[in-house]
Amino acid sequence: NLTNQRATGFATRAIHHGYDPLDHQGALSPPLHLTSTFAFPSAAEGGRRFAGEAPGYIYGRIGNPTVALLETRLASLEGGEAALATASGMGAITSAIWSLLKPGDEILTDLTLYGCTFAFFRHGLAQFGITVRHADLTDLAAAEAGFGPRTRLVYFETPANPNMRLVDIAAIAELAHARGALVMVDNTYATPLLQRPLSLGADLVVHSATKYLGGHGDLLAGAAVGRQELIERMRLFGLKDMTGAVLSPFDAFLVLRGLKTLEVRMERHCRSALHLAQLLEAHPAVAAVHYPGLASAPQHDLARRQMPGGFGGMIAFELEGGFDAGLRFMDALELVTIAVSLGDAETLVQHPASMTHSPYSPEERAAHGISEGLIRLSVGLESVEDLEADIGQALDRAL
Ligand code: HCS
Repeated sequence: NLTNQRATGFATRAIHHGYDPLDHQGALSPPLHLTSTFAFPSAAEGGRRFAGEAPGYIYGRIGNPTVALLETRLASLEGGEAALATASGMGAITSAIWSLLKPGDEILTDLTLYGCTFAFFRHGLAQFGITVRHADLTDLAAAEAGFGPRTRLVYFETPANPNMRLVDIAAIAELAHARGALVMVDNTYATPLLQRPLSLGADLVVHSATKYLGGHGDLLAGAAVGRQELIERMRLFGLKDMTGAVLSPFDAFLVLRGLKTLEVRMERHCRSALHLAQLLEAHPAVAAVHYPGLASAPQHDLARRQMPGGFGGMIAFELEGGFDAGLRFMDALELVTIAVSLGDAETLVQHPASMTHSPYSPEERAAHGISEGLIRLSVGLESVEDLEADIGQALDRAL
């Protein structure tokens, strides 16, 4: 396949990598293999496949050609050897962590995590004898002090959901590797177009592909990308035996379709988000804006270094009037939709303390840098002047 051999551009790989129509009766769009199991040509061959002695598909929980195409494409985009697709972002995180850690091990993680990741760490892992330590990974001295003799994994999001904190991937990877720990980064907010953690030293990247990778708010999916050996361990242990969080072929097909426009969508998300972040920053109702692309952002230099492709479509902000003003603002919006999730064509707004980050207690939110009045905006693909008008009028009503 000439396209695959020669093409190295991101958008080209997002559209073509791993697929040649001429191998599929000329079908331009990759076939959707809706099947739960695969016929063996003989009993002996079935046995060989189960024993890992012969290639070929066995059963949908272990592999499917449509899902495999998505995996090879995601591996290419993240610059990893292999990828594992899962039924949701949480499916990727849990399948990875159940594969890598055992009772007695410790995981070191940042203060801020998505609410259900936090809950899995605090309540899920803790029940099985894995210790979770939180440290401020934006401060290298604090990060260093967070390592213990049993730290096997360092896990973080950058930018973090919901407050947009950035963690220096290369610096944390250096600390972790010197102590024999692996590094896993949730790259959902940035996507591989904007930031490639594996190239900065991370061992594994996880995604909620429900968000920008799918891009249209019509599916749930997740993925992990990294070295072949780690990914195979996750596939044949974490996913197959522990979680069973398998991606459906139909959703894999939809993510493949979404990936074809990832680059053009992200360019628009980034451009509109910067414009709206500047608008928010200048409005008297707004007390603070968290967007790494703003020249005033405290971590702007790190963002420029680590996110060469752009600063993304997510903004967090706080209103002078706190929580009550936030409710007034959200209820006054006419075009922007109140909903969790992100990375869709539609602009979405939500209140982390009562929605995505409600698994934290109020005390935990305070200790983990998530303020009660914070509002999260996922900037969509609408005409930016319409977003500006809607957000502007709602801010005026929140004054
Ligand atoms: N992970 C999604 C779903 C939240 S419940 C989000 O919006 O952060």
